[in-house]
Amino acid sequence: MYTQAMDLMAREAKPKVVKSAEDLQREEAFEARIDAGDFIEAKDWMPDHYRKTLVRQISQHAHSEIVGMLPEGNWITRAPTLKRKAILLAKVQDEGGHGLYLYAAAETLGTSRDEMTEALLSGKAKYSSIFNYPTLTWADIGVIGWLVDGAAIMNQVPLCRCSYAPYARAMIRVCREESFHQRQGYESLLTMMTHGTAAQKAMVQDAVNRWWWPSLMMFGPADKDSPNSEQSMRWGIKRVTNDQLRQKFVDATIPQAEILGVTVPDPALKWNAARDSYDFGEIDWAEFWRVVGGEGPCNRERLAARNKAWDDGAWVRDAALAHARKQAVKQEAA
Ligand code: BYC
Repeated sequence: MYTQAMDLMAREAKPKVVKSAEDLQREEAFEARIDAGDFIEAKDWMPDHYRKTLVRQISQHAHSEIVGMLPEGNWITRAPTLKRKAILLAKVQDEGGHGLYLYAAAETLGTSRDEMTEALLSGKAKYSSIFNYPTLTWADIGVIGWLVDGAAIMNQVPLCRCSYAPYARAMIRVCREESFHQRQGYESLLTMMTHGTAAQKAMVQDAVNRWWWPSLMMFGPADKDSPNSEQSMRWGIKRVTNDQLRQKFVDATIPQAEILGVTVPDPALKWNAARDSYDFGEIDWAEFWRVVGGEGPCNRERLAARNKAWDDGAWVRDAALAHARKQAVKQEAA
């Protein structure tokens, strides 16, 4: 089956690991540092599971950035004005840059770029479900900026305080750029909603209808169904839970929707004065897991595009290696 994540190995019974007294001591010291709010650097001792969790999350995040370039890249040649085209080009380039910072952060944990690339291209690795939906109209580009980047910022600002320092440092720059991405999307939608024709306004509403629920899915499964959250919260990798972030996102976004003059496709959405928050409807988790499992509308297309880019780039890698070899020979001779 063609799937993003067949992680059956993890579910198999693992052999019991016996820890030495020295390891137990190191683990205790590590936990004490985490409890004290210390940041962990690449050269510091860390438990295996902490390292693996970080490699998993950071590499998935990097893949999401790289795959995230595809739905938007689809509109670069069709942007309606030169200004919009320049903004979109800059944004898509930023996403590529984010992928690179994140791959570099993951490499500090001892994994190689080649391993991560192989996992993405073979379909073994996960990346965010959101990028498996198609961008059908120009309004989708504005809505991605507003909702998808908005959700990304909500999720990523707490990661600037992640206990693993190289990831936290990368996230500071990523978040600054995401903030521009979110604002350009909102501004583009505001322009369409205030100066656009009735057809353009309808196009924005249609895009919101299609992207709303997938955006809420970006935060991951409900806390009760999130196998990684508890440990990641305890280690300060995640600082806020999936459900808490999703709620914050809804609360921040609905007033923006009202200013735009669009509605979200959720009949259950209702202000709850007692909670000082919006109540909202149930996410279609069956759809979420289908998309995560490789059966979303564009999963195959996205992986095929990444594989094609890798194959098409073979001559660049070959040329760079040949150049490096030549330089090494020259240096040796000098
Ligand atoms: N899509 O135990 P859980 C961007 C997986 S980039 C696919 O809650 P965790 C942008 C999860 O990996 C957006 N899979 O996991 C880029 C886990 O599977 P494994 C990406 C998902 O890690 C370009 C399983 O479900 N952002 O915004 O504690 C242009 C159980 O979940 C999803 C990041 O990567 C999903 N939506 O929490 C524009 C941020 N959700 O690994 C925008 C960093 C969950 O056990 N990552 N899964 O097989 C995180 O904050 C966390 O990893 C998550 C999930 C909140 C995503």
